[in-house]
Amino acid sequence: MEKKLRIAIQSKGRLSEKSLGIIEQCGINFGNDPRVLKEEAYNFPLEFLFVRDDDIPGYVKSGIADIGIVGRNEFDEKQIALDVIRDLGFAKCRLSVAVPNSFNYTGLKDLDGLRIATSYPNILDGVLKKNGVSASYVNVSGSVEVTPAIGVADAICDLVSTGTTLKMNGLKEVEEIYQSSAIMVMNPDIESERKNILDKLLLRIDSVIRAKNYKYVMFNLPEEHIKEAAAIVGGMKSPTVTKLFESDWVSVQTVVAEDKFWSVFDQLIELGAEGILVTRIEKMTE
Ligand code: PRT
Ligand code: ZN
Repeated sequence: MEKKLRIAIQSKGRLSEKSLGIIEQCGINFGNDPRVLKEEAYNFPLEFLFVRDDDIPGYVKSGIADIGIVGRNEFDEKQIALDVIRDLGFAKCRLSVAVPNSFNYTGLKDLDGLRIATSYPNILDGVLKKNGVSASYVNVSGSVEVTPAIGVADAICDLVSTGTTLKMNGLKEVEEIYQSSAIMVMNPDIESERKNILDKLLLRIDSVIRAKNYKYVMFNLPEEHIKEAAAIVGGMKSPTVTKLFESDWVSVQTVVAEDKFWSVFDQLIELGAEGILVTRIEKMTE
């Protein structure tokens, strides 16, 4: 029987949709019934295992799954030896220390001797030890932010994305100690047949990730400015330039990195570019 690559994905939560989204964008189709534990792709040798995110590093380590998608926070906290093979860039958040608004915080040393509630004692302990701070940890798996109000802890260390939860609970974020996003982990002892399938999958994933980081840009420009425009846009190689019919204008097509896009846009406008058209790229090889 043909071997399949087995991937562990969070069944329900902040990682689920985007994890499956990336696989879907790789052209892999599957049924998506949240009640089932296992699912097989129709058109790629891939088998899904839908589980709680906390269990993903363990399942990959024990070989129940070959790879998994999990928050870097969860992976580092569990301290299970796996290979981190991709940073997928979504589910970005930070792990921060927060204290009640009335707390006069001046630095990490203020935490010395305090009780800190967290679901991430290992990551926190690493940071505090490095800074010569010793605190006691109150291990909680949820609703960390209510612990100071009910007198269980003096401070908390929890994941933050918008900061709304902290504000709603009368807490202020005073120290960012760690940054996280979704990563793909692999069992270092993955079978070679399954590793071959993984390599094919990674080729697709990389082209999806690369495409997300770029925009396809087209614009019209007076021909005399083409050298300056080429210097601004950079692009993969050089931009494609097409002469417009009966004019001294050209049409330019190129690829621009997402994070540079607005600065490129402003400079092109200054150069006299018109009709700037920007589109999403679905897939992109190197
Ligand atoms: O049931 P299961 O165990 O699978 O899920 P879970 O409840 O443990 O995890 P889930 O789905 O909440 O989060 C999964 C992963 O998403 C985490 O491990 C992080 O890697 C990532 N992630 C990204 C976050 C957040 N952003 C986030 N904001 N995980 C949790 N939060 C929580 C945080 O704990 C706090 O309660 O959201 C609240 C803060 O949000 P803001 O926007 O108010 O700051
Ligand atoms: Zn969890």
